[in-house]
Amino acid sequence: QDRSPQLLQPMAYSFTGETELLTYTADVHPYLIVRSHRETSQYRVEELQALRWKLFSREEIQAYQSKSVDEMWQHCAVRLTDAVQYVVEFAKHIPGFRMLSQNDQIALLKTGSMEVVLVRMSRFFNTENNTVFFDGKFAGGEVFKSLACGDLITAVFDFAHGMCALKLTEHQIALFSALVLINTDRPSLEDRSRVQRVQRSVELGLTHILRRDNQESLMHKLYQRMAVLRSLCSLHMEKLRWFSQRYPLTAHSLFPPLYKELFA
Ligand code: CLR
Repeated sequence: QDRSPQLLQPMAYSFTGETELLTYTADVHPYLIVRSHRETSQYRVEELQALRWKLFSREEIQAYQSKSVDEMWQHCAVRLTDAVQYVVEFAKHIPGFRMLSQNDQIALLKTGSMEVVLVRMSRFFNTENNTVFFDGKFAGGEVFKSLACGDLITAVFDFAHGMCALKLTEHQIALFSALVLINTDRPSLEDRSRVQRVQRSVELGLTHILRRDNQESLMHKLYQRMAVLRSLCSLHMEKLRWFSQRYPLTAHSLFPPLYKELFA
């Protein structure tokens, strides 16, 4: 049954990996997750580091601020959907995830993909001036003013700030992203015990990596971050409902199909 034409649709992107790794029997070997993260993360950390000087000018900021509410929402929805698409690719390249039924893959992505986007946001965030890489330059919260959801923007920026403070390595971010995604607390899972097995192995992988890095105390902090992610995503859904009520036409006909499918 094809319940989700958008979500599991292949992307114009090819995965170039070392095939010898396919001989591993462990379906969620940490290295596979790290590799999947690396290949789907759009920008490398060093690249982002090098782009930090690119800030929006006063005029550019004003141009964003003078967009209408629905224009800016549509613009951001397109950007977010693009980011979600990469998270879908990340998930699909984790063998343990691909093993799950299509229904369960979709259920996990529906609730988890936005959370992973927010985890990934910390890589795109500069704590020195509280800006995020958006539309090719670094943007402060004021750029998003015309969305008319300042509380969400503040909360999302605070979250990114807090994530950055943990100073996670790319390996740690990869495993944490997988853990956020592959989670048995999500609604409408068919085969919870199978998801649980995969979740356990991801947890094991993360524990292993943290032990190797001598940072076992991070585990507790990461679980705390997961709770914050939940609340951010429900705030996002709340804002989306508010927006769709006020601008039903934009929400219905101008939002990307995947955005609607995931969040509507
Ligand atoms: C997250 C990491 C991705 C690249 C990426 C793309 C779009 C960005 C997103 C990151 C972070 C959050 C972001 C988003 C576009 C709009 C959104 C800046 C950097 C802000 C928070 C506005 C949300 C508005 C919704 C309510 C529509 O790999």
